[in-house]
Amino acid sequence: MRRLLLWVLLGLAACLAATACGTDASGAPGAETRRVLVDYVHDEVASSFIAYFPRDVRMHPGDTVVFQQEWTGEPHSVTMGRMVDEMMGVVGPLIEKYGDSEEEPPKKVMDRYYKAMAPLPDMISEGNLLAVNQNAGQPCYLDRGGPPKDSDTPCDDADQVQPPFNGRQSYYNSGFIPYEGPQGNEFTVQLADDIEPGVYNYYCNLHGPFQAGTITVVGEDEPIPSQEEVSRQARTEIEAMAEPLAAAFEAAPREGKAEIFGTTATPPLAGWAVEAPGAHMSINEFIPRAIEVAVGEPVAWTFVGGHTVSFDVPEYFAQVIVEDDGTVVFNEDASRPIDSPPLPELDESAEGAQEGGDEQGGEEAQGPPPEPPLIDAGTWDGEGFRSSGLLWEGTYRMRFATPGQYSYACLIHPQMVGTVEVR
Ligand SMILES: [Cu+2]
Repeated sequence: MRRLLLWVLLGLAACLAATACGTDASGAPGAETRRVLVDYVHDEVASSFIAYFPRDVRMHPGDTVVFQQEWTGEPHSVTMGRMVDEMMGVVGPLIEKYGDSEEEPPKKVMDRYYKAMAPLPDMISEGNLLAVNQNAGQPCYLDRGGPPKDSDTPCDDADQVQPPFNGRQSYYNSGFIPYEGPQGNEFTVQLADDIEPGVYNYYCNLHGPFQAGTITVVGEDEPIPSQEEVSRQARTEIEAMAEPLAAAFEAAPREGKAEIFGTTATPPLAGWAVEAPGAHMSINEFIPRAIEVAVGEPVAWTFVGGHTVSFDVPEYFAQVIVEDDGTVVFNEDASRPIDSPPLPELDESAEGAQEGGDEQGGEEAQGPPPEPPLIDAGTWDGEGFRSSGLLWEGTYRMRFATPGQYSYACLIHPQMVGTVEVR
């Protein structure tokens, strides 16, 4: 399940302390509201948690679930409906069995996985990581049938109006949850009064079914946990994920070199990862956070995951935006090089070779993996917006012409910042 791992690396992250997500007064008398966190912002290690917290929430018919996302730069969706229940019915047990394993699952298992996933479009296609598929990135609520097969075609306007969730809809997709400030991103699901008790699955259609959760609807006579209990459960699950995250950050090399995912990384690093199967997190840090160099001395960052090295950055802008007509797009200013050399194309055949997948076939799959790119951005005079562009791997090298203290940032991950002191 390498390609899921890829998404974690592409990763982005953020939500506040679960206890801060308070209880809301709700509309209907007797109806309750519970908050589920999407992603999480760790206060010590800038990172992404590719998960929902807590993973399950118990509700009554007529209640409301608010999915609250703190922005780490990572786009997410909440995608549910009978198609998702069917998919998770197949994929859930496979993830349970193979998700934490070091070994590539047997081909038969992968075939079942892809077959179950096939009816559900992804927000981003594997072939072009900067193109948003409109049939998955825009909202869509259908009583029957699936969203358009054509990735450029969103659901009709009428199908983008969100009804209560009744458990019988075939497809019920938030689409990209828009950026509305660091803690403003919410997706609210009103449960219909006539929803049947049962377990309803949802997942993120960008990160795939490794980022999934459930709403369990119980009868009115059964109790449900208070918001305080829900928040406590969220906190417990966050802490379980945060432990290996903190350990990996601690263990990341500050000097020398280290191996990660079979390649050699030499600090300073732009990004790091938790190298454990089933670890659905990325570390969005420059490591070390502060570096010192002499004038004219090269600094070369090794990239681990999708990040940028950017100086003199403008005010933060989200990497994914919703245009006036509803089209969801990557903001090119986040991804393109600025005052910096062009980037190599993301090599798809290389991905295939790394996955050991035979669907690519051909000689590339047999050969050694291609060298990660080295981008030499020359000497920077210390003024004006400069950005490496979005790099997933390889090295970005530059020199500084003038002594001073320079702050820099990743344009994808707002918590990812560092300094270069030039002597
Ligand atoms: Cu980043």
